Formats: sequence, structure tokens, C-alpha cells
Amino acid sequence: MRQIFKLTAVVVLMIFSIGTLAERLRVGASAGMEKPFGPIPNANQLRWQDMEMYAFIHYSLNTYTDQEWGFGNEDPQLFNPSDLDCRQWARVCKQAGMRGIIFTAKHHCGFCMWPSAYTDYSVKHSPWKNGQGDVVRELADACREEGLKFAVYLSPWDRNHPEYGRPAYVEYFRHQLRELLTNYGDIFEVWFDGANGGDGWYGGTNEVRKIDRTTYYQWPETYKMIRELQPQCVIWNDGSDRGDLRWVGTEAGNVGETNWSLLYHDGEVPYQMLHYGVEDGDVWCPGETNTSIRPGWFYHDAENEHVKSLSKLMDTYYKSVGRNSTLLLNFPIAPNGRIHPNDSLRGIAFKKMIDEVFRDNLAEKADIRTQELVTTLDFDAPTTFNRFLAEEHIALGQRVKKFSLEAFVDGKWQPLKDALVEEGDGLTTIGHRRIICFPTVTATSVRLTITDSKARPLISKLGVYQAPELTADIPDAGEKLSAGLHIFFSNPTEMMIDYDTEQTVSAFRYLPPQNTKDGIITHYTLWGSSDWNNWQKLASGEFSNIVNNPIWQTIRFAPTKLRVLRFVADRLYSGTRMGYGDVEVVK
Ligand code: FUL
Repeated sequence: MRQIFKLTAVVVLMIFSIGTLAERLRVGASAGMEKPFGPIPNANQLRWQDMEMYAFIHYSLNTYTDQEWGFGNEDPQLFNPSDLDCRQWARVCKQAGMRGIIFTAKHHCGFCMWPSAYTDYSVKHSPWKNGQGDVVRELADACREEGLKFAVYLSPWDRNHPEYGRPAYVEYFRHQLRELLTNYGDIFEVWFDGANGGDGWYGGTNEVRKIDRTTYYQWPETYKMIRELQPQCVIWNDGSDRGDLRWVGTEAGNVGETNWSLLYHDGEVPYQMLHYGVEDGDVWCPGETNTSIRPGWFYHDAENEHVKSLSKLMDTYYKSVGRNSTLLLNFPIAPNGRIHPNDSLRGIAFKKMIDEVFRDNLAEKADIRTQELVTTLDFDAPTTFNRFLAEEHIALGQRVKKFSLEAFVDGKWQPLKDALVEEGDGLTTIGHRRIICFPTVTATSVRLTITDSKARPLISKLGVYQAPELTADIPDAGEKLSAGLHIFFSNPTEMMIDYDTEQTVSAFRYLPPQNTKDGIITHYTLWGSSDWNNWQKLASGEFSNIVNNPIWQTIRFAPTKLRVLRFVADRLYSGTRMGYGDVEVVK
């Protein structure tokens, strides 16, 4: 029997519900006869998924040293913002559509943004507010005032602490976590960054300390404490101990178009699993897509003109929220203690654009009929659109594996495909929300067919939209700046850049390889010479976080006259030959 109902955004395939739009939106109730299939989210994971977008805020001593990773010996005296205003952060984040804020209470350098009772390396020993300030408190209060949720990032790797790598540090870490979970109200998420470069200050020993990330932190005990102190909090952890959420394997701002909210309950989690989930996984562990609104996580003056474009941010939205993930978007704090206007303006424009795209659901004007696994939306008149949205009722499990989408144009069904994927049609999983972007079509009908599903599909919302065209201004790596340089390699880890005549040079820039991690330089030394015999060391150091976020790196030094530069890879992330996407010499 063919059933037609109008004005509904809810279709339970094979279950025909009647009632008001609101009742149908609560399809869980009408699907009450349905049994869950496979792993399902718990109440905390469901509440978290509905947040959709929330902000990261990166702020620490790095803000004052122009670094991405502090070594752990940076002076607390550097922390003295002139105009720190957590209310400005909360207002900006709210207007940018963020429903909460996750704050770097402690980054890898170990400096605590609250006056922890367990260390002197904190705001307590900074000139800011004469050591009486507490950034975590100010932000938690500001979030509450703006109606935002609040959460903390507490880096397990601590390059300052003398005991790091030994059991005493794990105790210390738990004490700190307890302070954060008991003194600042409700915490919606805890973020335990897995990054660990090995070396650090460690109480002045300046050495490399290796830990076994699967055993050292004894996560099960820490998790127990979190569950007791904050029963509604979700745990993010990219280590091998399953938290409630998973990293998506990249900081570039995208998750796989196929995105299962499932993992295996134990075992290693390689990139493939992080990025696409696991179809036959046995635990619910949804993906959170984290990226920054500008290239780095911390603020750098040099990036003020590199705040992501609106189309890049929309692309990120479609490739995160539109792919069954949440979006954790970072806003760095500038040295004055505020979000820079370039970031706030772009963030607010981003939210306006999302509202604009999804304001008018054309599906609500269509006749919708569902027969078996095929749902057809018929419009009264030819209708122009370029986005399709579907949501599954995930409370009962993620079920849909594959679907097809067609538009009825000039008397013929035309297949539509996801324009944001490079291979195949991209029409795979749905989950919490799936948005398909395609070139604008004008059609009288659109048809969704579920072609493969683990169990009876429960689709809780459909949408058809016409998004305004944005200019294609997604920046890529750009033209090769190195094309104009005379480059050769004296050995696989040493690059020479030769000028025929002496030049005054003040900086060198390195873009790591973009498509592979092999050859990425993590530690370097840069030399200059005017005669090929006498070499002057210009700089040496680490490229912090370059593996997860392979952006341009800038090495600055006092302006120096030289003819040839020698760029030495002291350490590679993997592989044996230095790799590069591009290099630039700044005169
Ligand atoms: C990474 C860290 O190393 C970065 O500094 C940043 O905090 C990012 C969110 O996670 O793993």
C-alpha cells in the first residue's frame, strides 16, 4: 500500500507513523516497538553528539613564546596578559555556534592555567593578577553565564614535571584531574592528548623519557575516578584504552565519508579505524573531528592573515558534522588575552552561513512517500537544490551501510553523488547526520534508496536545501615557492640551497610533505655560509606537532649575510630521507 504524508521531516522506513510533526520528530517513541541493533550510544554519548559543534581554546605560555609545544622550562613570568577576558571568549564562541568550550587547562609544557595545589608551575607564580588569578575559574564562570558547557584538556605528557615517566607522576596527574573535576562545576568532556615527543625539561634533567602509553597512565583507575566525580562527562582518549569518543586520525578537519560510530573494545586503533570507525565493531565510540580555525593551535602573529576561509570552514562542517561526527573547532587566544578579531569575525560568519544554508528545508514542502526501502519526495513545482540531509535514529544503533540518491530532472532519474569525495559516490553510512553536497540541480522529485543496511533502517529526519554558492577559495599548499631556488641534497637528510651571490636572510620556512608522514622532519639544524667552508649555525630546534598538523614552519634568526643555506634533518618522524612539500627563504 502506498502512503503519502506531507510536511514531515521524519521518515521511519517501513514504519508509517501518523501524528504531529513534533511527534514524528520523536521517532524514538513511535519506533518504540523496535529493538536496538548492535552497540548503541549511552545517554552521555547521545547528549554529547547533539552538541554538534563546540570550541577548543588553546592558551598557555606558548602564546608568549610563539611555540606550539613548550619544552617545560618556560618562565611563568611570561604570563601577564593585559586584557584577559574569558567573557569575550565565551561570547565569540557562542555567536560562532559553539555549544561548549574545551580549555587547555594544562598543555604539554606542564604550565597550569589554574592555581593547582600540587605544583608551582602555574598562574599562581605569574605576575597576572599578582598570582591570584585562575583562568579555569574565569572561563568556567563565563561559560555558565553564556549558557555554554565547559570541559578541560589536561595533557598527560608533562615536559615540566621531574617525575614524568615514573609512578609518582601518575599520582600527580590524578590529583590535578581531581582538582579540575571537583572545583569548577559540571565538566562535559575530558581530553587526554596522546602526543608525546619524548624529550623535555623534566625538572632540569633535559632528557628523553619514554613511556608505554598502554600501561603507564593506568587509565582504568583514572576513568573510575572520572565516572564517580562527573558521571555525565565523556572521555576523549586517543590511547589504546577506549574512552567514550575517538580521534578521527587527523587534525585537518575531516572524518571518512564512511564513518561508523563503532570500534573494537580492545586492541590498537590504526588510522583506518580512527578515520572510518569499524563496521562490525563491538563498542559505541563515535568520532570527534578536531581542527583549528587557523593553521596552528596556539596563536602566532604570523598567522593573522591565514585564518581559514568561510568555504574552508563550510567544507570542514560538511566533512565533520555532515559525516556523523561532532566538530571541535579551536580558537587560539592572542597575547593580550582575547580572541583575535580575524578569528572571531570568521567564526561568526561561519555560524551565519550554516544558518543560511539550513534555514529552509525544502523537504517540508514535498509529498513524501516511503515504500519498502525507497523514499520519494515530490515537489509541486521544479525545485532547485544542492544539499541532501538524512539522520538515523542512532539511539537504536547505526544501521545504514549504503544508499543511493537520485533527482528527477527533465523526465529522467539522474544519480547524485557526494561531490566532496574523490573516489566512488560517497553514499555510505548515515548515523547522527549525513549531508550530501552536489552541484545545483532543478528537479521535481528526489529519491533516497537504502541499498544495504544491518537492520531495518530508522531514518529520523530528511532535508533538502539550496546552499548559496561560495567562491572556491579553499587554500591549498599554493604554488611551489622553492621552484625559484637552486636546491640540491648533499645526503638524504641534508638540503643545500645555493645563491650565486651573498644575500641577507632572516628566516627559513619549511612545509612538510603533505601526503605521507615519511620524511617529515621533527628536529632540525640550520646553517649558513658565504664560502662553503665556514658554517655559522643559524638555528636548531623541533617542529612541534608537525606530524599531526603538517603546516608551514618558520625558523627565524637575526638577519645574516650568506650564500648558501644547509638545512639538516636531525630527526625524521619515519623513513630515512628528508621530505618536503615546499621551502622558502625569507630575505
Ligand atoms: C595535539 C597536540 O600535540 C597539539 O599541541 C594540540 O593540543 C592538539 C589539539 O593535539 O596532539
